[in-house]
Amino acid sequence: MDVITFGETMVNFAPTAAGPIEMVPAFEKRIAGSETNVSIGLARLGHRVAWVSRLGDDGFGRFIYKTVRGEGVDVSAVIFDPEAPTGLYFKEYLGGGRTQVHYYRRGSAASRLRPEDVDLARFPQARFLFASGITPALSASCRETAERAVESAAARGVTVVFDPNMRRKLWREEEARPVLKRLAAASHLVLPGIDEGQILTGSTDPERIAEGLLQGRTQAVVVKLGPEGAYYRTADGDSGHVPGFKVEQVDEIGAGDAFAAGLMSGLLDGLPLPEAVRRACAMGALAVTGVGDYESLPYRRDLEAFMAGTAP
Ligand code: KDG
Repeated sequence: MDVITFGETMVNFAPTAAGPIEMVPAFEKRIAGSETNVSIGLARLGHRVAWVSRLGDDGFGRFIYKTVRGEGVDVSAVIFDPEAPTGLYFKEYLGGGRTQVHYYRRGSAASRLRPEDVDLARFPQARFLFASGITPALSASCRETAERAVESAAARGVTVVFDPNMRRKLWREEEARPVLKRLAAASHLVLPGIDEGQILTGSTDPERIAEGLLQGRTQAVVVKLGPEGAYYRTADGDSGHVPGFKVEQVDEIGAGDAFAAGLMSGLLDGLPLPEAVRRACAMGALAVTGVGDYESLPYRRDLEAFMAGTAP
């Protein structure tokens, strides 16, 4: 394995039309979860990636399992939990590419994830562990799982990539801040957006955010700036702005996950950080061009053509 991820994936019910949820006639069944979005992004680019989680022992769980496995992601450590259901989430399209989410996930199987479920010894060749700030918001055992996985990866020499992924529908800022700060400082690479940067450092300025997060184990911070690209800074003092790619936004959700996949893909391919960030920006841009959290993620040839400006 190149990369290990862990966290909740839900069945995503995506409306077939834009507008208030009470007026929408039907929903399509898809899957969504930050860590499977990242995993699928990496797998489509040809990397070896494993996703660890709990699913309900139900049809929704089997649907997620088969979809993720079908994308070429290793699901051998996924547990089917007979005592809790698979989480669900409904989207509402507000127009202009903006989306609102409605969760039905409290008490889900994935919220029962516990530290021993994420056993890194199963994947001795992993180079990266991807952790998201969603997992610690799900339950006390999920919080412990995230903290233990990050520590155990660092102890094994695995590079930890952390996306704070603040989800206001899951927890309040005051509760999230100390937990996310701890996980950020325990990770080697931190990927905040401006909003998360503000929660963690009090600033909305990318340079200040990056400076503020270069603490503890953190070697590099890459601040995501949406269509404007990204700003990076390393503990060695390198920094720079990488411009974004212009696309028409259809569904904004999943861009950050695609960004993380692009960044790790670039680093796995041995690219220097600024070039890996450019790949991350391209992935983030492509992710928002279609409906669904992962569906528009590119295969390697498509990504290369998009970055070279030769895509059809
Ligand atoms: O980053 C996209 C995710 O937020 C989405 O796929 C659903 O994992 C999800 C969550 O918890 O919000």
